[in-house]
Amino acid sequence: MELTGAQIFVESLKKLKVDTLFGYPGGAVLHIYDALHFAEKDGSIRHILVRHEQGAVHMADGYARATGKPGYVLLTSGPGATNGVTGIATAYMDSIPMVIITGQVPTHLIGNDAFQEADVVGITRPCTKHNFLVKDVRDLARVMAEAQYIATSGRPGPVLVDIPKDVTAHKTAFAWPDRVDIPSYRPSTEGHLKQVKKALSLILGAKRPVLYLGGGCIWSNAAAEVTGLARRLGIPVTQTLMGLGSFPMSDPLSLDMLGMHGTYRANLAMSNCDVLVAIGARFDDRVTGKLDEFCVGAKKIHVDIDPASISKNVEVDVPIVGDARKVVQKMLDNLPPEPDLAKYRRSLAPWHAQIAEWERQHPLFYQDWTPGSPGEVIKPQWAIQEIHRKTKARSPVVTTDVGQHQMWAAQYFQFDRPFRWVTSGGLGTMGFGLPAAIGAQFARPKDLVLAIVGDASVQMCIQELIVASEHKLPIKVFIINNIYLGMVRQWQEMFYDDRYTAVHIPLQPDWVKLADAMGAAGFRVEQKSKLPGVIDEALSTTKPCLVDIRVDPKESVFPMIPAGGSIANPIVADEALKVHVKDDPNSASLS
Ligand SMILES: Cc1ncc(C[n+]2csc(CCOP(=O)(O)OP(=O)(O)O)c2C)c(N)n1
Repeated sequence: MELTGAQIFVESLKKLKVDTLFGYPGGAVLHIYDALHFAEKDGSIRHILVRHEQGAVHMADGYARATGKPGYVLLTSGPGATNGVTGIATAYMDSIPMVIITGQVPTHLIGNDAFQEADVVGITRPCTKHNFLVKDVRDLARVMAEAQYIATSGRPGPVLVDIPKDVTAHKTAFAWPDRVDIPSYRPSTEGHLKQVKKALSLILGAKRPVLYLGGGCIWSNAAAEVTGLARRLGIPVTQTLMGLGSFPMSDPLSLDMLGMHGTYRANLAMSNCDVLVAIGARFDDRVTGKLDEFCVGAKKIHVDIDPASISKNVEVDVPIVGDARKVVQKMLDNLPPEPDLAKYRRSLAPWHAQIAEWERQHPLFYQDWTPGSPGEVIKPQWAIQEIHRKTKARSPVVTTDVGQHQMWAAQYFQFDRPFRWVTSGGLGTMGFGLPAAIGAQFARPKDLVLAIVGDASVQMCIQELIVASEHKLPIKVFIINNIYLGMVRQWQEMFYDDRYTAVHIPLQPDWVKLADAMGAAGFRVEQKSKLPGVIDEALSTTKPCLVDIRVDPKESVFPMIPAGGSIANPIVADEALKVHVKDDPNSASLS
């Protein structure tokens, strides 16, 4: 029997086991929406109607990051597709598996400046792993199969499929490919045994080794393997913003996050190590700081599925192209016997002692009071610690926006498991947190999903709150409200002599009323002593919640390595405070 392109699209989704599609309709995708009508009726596919296409892509992204499964998005041509571009670029920068289907004007009108025409394949070429324009309905099923395969294999990433409207109306037999075979795309996953042995012999000869784990450890499901490797060798572990949760941060071997706002001990350990083992990490500029001074004395091993990312920013000594889980398993299989490992672990005692000394000198620190203000001021770091303390037993999924609150969440919210931390690292996209939380809650209906967001960022996709209400999603959105574009304010304070420009936003929506208007529960808290009770109340509410937490407006994120600075010289809180905190009696005043 012949099916239309639109029906083939829907049948393909079923074959691919897609249960949720985030989208927004329009003229170019009307045939597809008509075919979806039947799939929704029989319960095979759930379509989530968002309020802005950027929200759809971030929701699919949150769905993917909370599960490891690819997220799916359906958008119309022209403005529908261009509204999605920020979300697509966000997913691309963080290597998130996603398939975006966009409608296109009919094939005979392409290039004609037709109504709602945009060159979506051209626009998204630099921010997708791959994209397709389907010109013949006979290609559609194969392209859908290939799109998912490309999005989820090798280094994951978003793949876009642009389908002209006439193709969705044309008919052909539905022929689903048995397997996907793309001769020009064969990611190598195994990792060369000779290289693995070379790496092990470097590690076993090291006196000051460090494991540096990135998002690749999450996406290859390598958490158990890397944790096993670290523990058997007794090597300290630091994780990137994208890697958080691939190794338990509560483990004594954890140095926590490294990089621009990483811990002092993590950055000092990186600077002073003699063997660096990078797994599924890409040596990005927020991690390396000044390249000439990055880990200069260390031999470097780099395990990565993407050969293009090896020796891209930093020249390495032992490259291993392969899937992190498979390569680390090979390392585990080739470790020496336990008595030798015990001896090796003992030999690292001076290194651990040095790291402990760095931690003693400069632990994560904030002053839990503000000079000249009463004791009721809420420090943002404390608020995040309090949210963590009250929710950690439920191992929540935590999404964020971008800014200071994001860095404090990374620093103070301990992640012990993968697929719990959902944040825009590479692109740094404000507005990500709320829709990503909605996507995560759709994916994990029984789990606790929290969004820790900024008062500026959350305004960028706030329209999606009503989607949470419509679907009765009990997400908890905590606004760390400092009435500033806080991270930009911090840079103006530190690097532009306090000349604050375009960062103050004292006039804000009444968040409690806004939550109410959107069918959610709203709370506001301005006093420290009230915060624990409000968190409890929000957690016990079945509605989506928006909690406006008024925090100290002038708090800054430390440690900090200024852009392009050396990771050997972080600015630490206790020293910075001596210079930057002024005894201003109004500094804690709230708008
Ligand atoms: C879409 C977008 N525009 C601009 C920026 C630049 N930027 C980074 S952080 C930030 C301020 C964020 O303020 P807020 O959401 O209140 O978070 P805070 O830093 O105060 O915690 C800005 C403007 C960005 N990251 N993303």
